[in-house]
Amino acid sequence: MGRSIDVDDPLSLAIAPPANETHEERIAREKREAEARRVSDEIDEMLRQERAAMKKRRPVKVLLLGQSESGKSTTLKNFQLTYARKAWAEDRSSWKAVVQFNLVRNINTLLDIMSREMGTRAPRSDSPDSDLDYDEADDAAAGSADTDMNPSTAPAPFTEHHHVLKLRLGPLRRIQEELEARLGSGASELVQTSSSTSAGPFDSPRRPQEFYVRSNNWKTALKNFRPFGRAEGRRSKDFDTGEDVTEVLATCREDMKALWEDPVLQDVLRKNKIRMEESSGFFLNDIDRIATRDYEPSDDDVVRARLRTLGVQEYRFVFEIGRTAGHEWLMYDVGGARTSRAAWVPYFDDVDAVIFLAPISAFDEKLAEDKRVNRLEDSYLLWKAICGCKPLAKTQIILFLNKIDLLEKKLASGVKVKDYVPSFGDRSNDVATATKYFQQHFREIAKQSNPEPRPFFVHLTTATDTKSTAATLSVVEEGILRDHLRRADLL
Ligand SMILES: Nc1nc2c(ncn2[C@@H]2O[C@H](COP(=O)(O)OP(=O)(O)O)[C@@H](O)[C@H]2O)c(=O)[nH]1
Ligand SMILES: [Mg+2]
Repeated sequence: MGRSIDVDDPLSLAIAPPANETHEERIAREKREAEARRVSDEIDEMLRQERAAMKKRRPVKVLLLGQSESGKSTTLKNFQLTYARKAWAEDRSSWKAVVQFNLVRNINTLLDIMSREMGTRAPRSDSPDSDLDYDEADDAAAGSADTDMNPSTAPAPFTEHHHVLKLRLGPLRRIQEELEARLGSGASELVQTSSSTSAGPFDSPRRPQEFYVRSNNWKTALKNFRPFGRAEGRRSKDFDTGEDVTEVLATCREDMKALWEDPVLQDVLRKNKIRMEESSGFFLNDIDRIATRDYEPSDDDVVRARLRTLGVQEYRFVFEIGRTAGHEWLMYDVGGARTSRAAWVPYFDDVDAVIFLAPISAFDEKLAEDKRVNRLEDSYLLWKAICGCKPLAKTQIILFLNKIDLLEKKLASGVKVKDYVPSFGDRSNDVATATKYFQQHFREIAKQSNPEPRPFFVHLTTATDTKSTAATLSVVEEGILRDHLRRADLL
């Protein structure tokens, strides 16, 4: 087997077989050479595998996007609950303060509504961030649906009993302020800003409305409540606050229940179309359980607790179960208000998947930050901007049409889609027809805006339902993982 030798190449000359090589010598040499090649190939293969493994070990990077109150943080909590139980268990007791805060805010909203109906102004809260200002009480209560109190109806027949309730629940104002101060800005909800901003995340806000915390997660807000209800070392002020809150709530339990169940107040809510059940962090049906001295939040309570997300927050979870057990996931939860969206863009690089949340029940609601804008319309615009975004062109995007439970309730209560979405026309006003219609609209927008063809993945979700969400997440996990591994091999 003659090999051509380049006589000008000293290396070729050096390794060339001797001219007088015998047959046996040639066989032995070729054997040595074959062995050397095998070892070299083996090393190459090991290096290739190592490189691929390193790429695969790269964390799976997922962004949760969507307008404010679409369910991003709730979905993130579901991921943690399902796949990272250890971190979940560590955080759980800290959420107690948020649940208590949500309940106190619900009650104070009711008191505000009652006071207004009684024709007397309630004492305003001193906290600048408080969302208890009169003008906003009804929006906070009704998931931002248009719910101006109707002044033309006869005054509600409140009695001395209601005045007494109001007095006895007075301490809850102070409790709300204390909790707000400890939880920080995440405890206050959005209010309308004068600056008009667009739906897309690509324009710089004229004026930052929120400070951006890149730091790791809700622990920042919750850290003040670590020792809550537990004797850990010396009694700190935080510990006292926690005990105080728990004590006041336990004392007020019966009065809180009496207020929420009061037929006169319920009638006022109904007449003014105020649906407390749809408000953020609704816990009024759980007073018996929460307003006790030994209350500990359940998994569901934590998932339902509402704390507003500020800026972009990074969460690292090592998944404990599922196909990605042992694998690290990096998830980004973002503030969804229009003024916060410019902060998303730096996170678009190198993303494995975007989960986009659209609260489908919000077709009759307005944005908290801009009352002129319909929430569904804002979701469409934002979806269009995300689909059309070049840095995300090759990223898998998964649409969650969320709050299906609220859509069901809303349609059942007689709200007509076509009154808010004229193009819906005379289609049947049921959940299946409405979701199909909205879904088709999202699909069309994606088709027109995607810089290159991309599959359309959609799930109908109720993020507060941990069981059904776990099933959705397992499908989503598999899809994201498949894409992630394909990228690792291709890159
Ligand atoms: N009923 C219902 N409430 C939901 C659902 N998803 C989220 N929420 C509630 O809506 C509020 C806003 O959710 P959150 O996850 O904080 O929204 P984010 O602003 O997008 O992070 C919270 O009070 C949640 O408990 C849902 O599918 N159904
Ligand atoms: Mg959030």
